[in-house]
Amino acid sequence: MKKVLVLHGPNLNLLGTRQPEIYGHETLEDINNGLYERAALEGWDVSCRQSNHEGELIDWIQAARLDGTAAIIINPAAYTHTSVAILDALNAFEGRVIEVHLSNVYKRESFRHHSYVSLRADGVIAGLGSQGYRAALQAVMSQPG
Ligand code: CA2
Repeated sequence: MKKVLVLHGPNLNLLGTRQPEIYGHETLEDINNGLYERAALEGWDVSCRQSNHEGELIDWIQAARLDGTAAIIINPAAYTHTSVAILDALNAFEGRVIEVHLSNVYKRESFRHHSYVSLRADGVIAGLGSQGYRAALQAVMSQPG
């Protein structure tokens, strides 16, 4: 079964509880459940994980190099704008990488306009809310390699 890893960065565990005007009303569990359902329909194995810790995200990216994961969908949250370490880990991963942001980072503060992860990402989706994750999954499942 083809595998895709979905990674959510720091504070995304708070989705649906605060700042719904920016990040929407869905919880992380709602988003993940939608992805599990869609992946199952197409016979894909999706694994969704969230961490507030940079090193833990890196450990999961490194594990994906070795376990046959075809693609990583990642919302690195604030680490998007700071983490060379996550970029380095993604550079060592050979599958597809899609970067997702719930908000349109380009309409926001200028420090959100730069992404280290975009230097590696094959595709970037921003500003579509939770629909961005579903679009990323659809893209991966229709063109895994
Ligand atoms: O738009 C996105 O998806 C972001 O990756 C979200 C990050 C932000 O630092 C990026 O610039 C853009 C922040 C995630 C914080 O999520 C929260 C959700 C609910 C309540 C509070 C924070």
